[in-house]
Amino acid sequence: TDCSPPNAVANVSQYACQRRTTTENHNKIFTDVMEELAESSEFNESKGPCLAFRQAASVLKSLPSAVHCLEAIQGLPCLGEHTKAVMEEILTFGRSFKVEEIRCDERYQALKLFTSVFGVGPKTAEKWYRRGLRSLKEILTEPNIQLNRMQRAGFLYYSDISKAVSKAEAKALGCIIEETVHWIAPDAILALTGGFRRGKEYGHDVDFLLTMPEMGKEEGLLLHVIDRLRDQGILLYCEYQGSTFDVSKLPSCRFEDMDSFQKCFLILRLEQGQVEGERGLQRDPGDSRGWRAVRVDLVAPPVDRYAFALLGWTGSRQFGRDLRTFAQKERQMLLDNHALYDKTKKLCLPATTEKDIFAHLGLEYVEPWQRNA
Ligand code: 8DG
Ligand code: MN
Ligand code: MN
Repeated sequence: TDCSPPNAVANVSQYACQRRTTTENHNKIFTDVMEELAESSEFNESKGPCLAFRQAASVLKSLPSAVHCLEAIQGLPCLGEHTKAVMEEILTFGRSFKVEEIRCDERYQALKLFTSVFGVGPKTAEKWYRRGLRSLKEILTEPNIQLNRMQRAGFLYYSDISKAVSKAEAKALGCIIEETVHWIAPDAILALTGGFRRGKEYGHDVDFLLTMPEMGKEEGLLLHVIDRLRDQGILLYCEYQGSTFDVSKLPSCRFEDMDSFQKCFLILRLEQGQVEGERGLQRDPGDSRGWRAVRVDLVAPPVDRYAFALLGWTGSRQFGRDLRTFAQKERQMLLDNHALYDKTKKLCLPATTEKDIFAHLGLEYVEPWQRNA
């Protein structure tokens, strides 16, 4: 095979926002391993290695073809010695012994299992692990464990919400949300965000952004939508967070994706009959209840922040992280889901579209389906 680096490789940027990454990943055998190593580092609170593995995976995802030898990755950014050693193992033996060791690790297995429950983060998972708990059944039968409301819903709907959501299911939910929102406010603006906006076939939830064309009119909107979903009998769980948005605050320079807009994390009941392609389909008789639970996120920023919120919520997480790093390091600007601040000019740069934000940053526009970094 030809091991000379392809021409394109010479120009790969260290920033995901300067790369185009579709859902077509030619290097999945490497990136799956890197992502497992990143997750394992996260459980060990090794932030540096975690970020390094995530960045390496992201660079490999952007390549136009599969890597067949180490020479082919020469000159690529973000690939450290550690990553290269893992890749060499995979190229030589077809597997990584290091990751296989981790997969067998009792602590890794338990933390991965516990964090797969909606509402359970690494801290709670660690606490349960330290108490000697190893299975979900043990959590549910241990008398001294207090689950919060979100975690109770997470366990109640565990089998449904740990199943991937298909594009057809996301579309069906989009119709339900659209009908509900427009019944309340005919001029409301609704957009699909998250992984499905990036063209993914499957997701862990469905994300939507909504706003009103007139500033301030979005204020009570989300609570109305929630009420209406409840009236329709499809609201299985709702965690609502009111807005804490402060116009006078500068964009945060911390890399967290939490924002201060009003939002809700929902579990909705989706009738299989409403899903395209599932209508009248012969289903597995063991799965014949005719509906499933699906996780849905809704966020409602004021309209003048719509473009920033859309950019942030479309992701991917790695793409968003690199946009913010790029803004800071290369442009002396601060970017988050609310605003873009130019530190040199000492002013906030307004934007009505995502294209405006890329232009302010002096970046070529990257389409949503090219942001799967
Ligand atoms: P998936 O659901 O298909 O697994 O992938 P995803 O759609 O890319 O991930 P996600 O967890 O649904 O998050 C979508 C984007 O939203 C992601 O780039 C992170 C971003 N995000 C924010 N703010 C917040 C927030 O406050 N909570 C959550 N959960 N996500 C947020 O920008
Ligand atoms: Mn999502
Ligand atoms: Mn989400």
